[in-house]
Amino acid sequence: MIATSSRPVRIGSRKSQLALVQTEWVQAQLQAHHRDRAFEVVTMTTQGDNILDVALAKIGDKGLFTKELELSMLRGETDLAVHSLKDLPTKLPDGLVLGAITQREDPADALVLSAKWSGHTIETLPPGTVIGTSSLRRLAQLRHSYPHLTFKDVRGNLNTRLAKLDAGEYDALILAVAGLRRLGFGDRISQVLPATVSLYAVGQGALGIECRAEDADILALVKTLEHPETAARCLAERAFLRQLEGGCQVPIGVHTVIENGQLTLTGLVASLDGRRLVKDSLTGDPATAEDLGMHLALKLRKQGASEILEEIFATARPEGN
Ligand code: DPM
Repeated sequence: MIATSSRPVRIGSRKSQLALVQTEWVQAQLQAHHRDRAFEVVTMTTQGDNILDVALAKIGDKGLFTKELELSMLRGETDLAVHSLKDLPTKLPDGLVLGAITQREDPADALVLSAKWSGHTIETLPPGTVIGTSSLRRLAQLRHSYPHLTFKDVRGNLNTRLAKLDAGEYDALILAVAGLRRLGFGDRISQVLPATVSLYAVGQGALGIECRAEDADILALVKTLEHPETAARCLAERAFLRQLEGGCQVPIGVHTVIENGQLTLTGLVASLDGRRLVKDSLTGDPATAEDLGMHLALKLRKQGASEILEEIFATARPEGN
């Protein structure tokens, strides 16, 4: 073993409880793999943390939760950043790369019911039941299958949202299984929503580690945390989203599996009212995951996804996006 006197590796993180749990997990993994190095966490506040009262879809700006972390790396103040992969834009700033994608938690969405609806599922909730979500993806898919339910925006971190549910502001919330489990709220999950009800967000449940493209030392360190199967799935999902994206949040969902060495990607684009929904799948070699994602996006465009997206971008623009 080579003795090294190199300075500590600085890991950038948001300050939220979920971000810190995720970053500390990455820090522990890195430490276990590289005993001769020191790793320290540097926390910072992002734009998204400061705007907690506005619906995410209305802010629409990409990189809301990642920009400050990226600038800090570009200035050389930190060496890597840990993100929920689904919050990381599909196009990274010049000079930065996705160094590793870690093993995924269950990527599915979860239904969290208030106590008074205990025993119910999304299928059995009566008309007018108030569901809290700010995700256009969740909204469009649930409106499609359950038009009798009522949807209401909810922002804030996980604890705040659960407190609002418990205070009676909502009958139920839709949240990512991964975030709930990581914060120890797994027992609040009433139902894990199957793919037939909700396709998950691109990258949901995985962590993305971003670093400087030229920093061979850090790149080699973080690569030890890469989970190849998760990486292939998420690269296909991100290529799919990159091909479709315009510049604001859109109702796009995915589902991926690797079976018998083959990667199957299912993708969906829905209108905001949930009335129109274009969905299809493609199977291919995980080694060409990004091609698969791009081809599926083009396939959906031919089936009507382009019209749906144009409509969404046209309505989003007057709001400043
Ligand atoms: C993004 C969305 C949401 C987050 C949109 C979406 C949920 C917004 C909301 C891009 N980022 O999913 O369609 O419900 O108001 C976020 C969560 C996690 C990462 C929380 C959640 C934890 C799960 C993970 C917020 N980002 O989705 O419940 O690691 O994937």
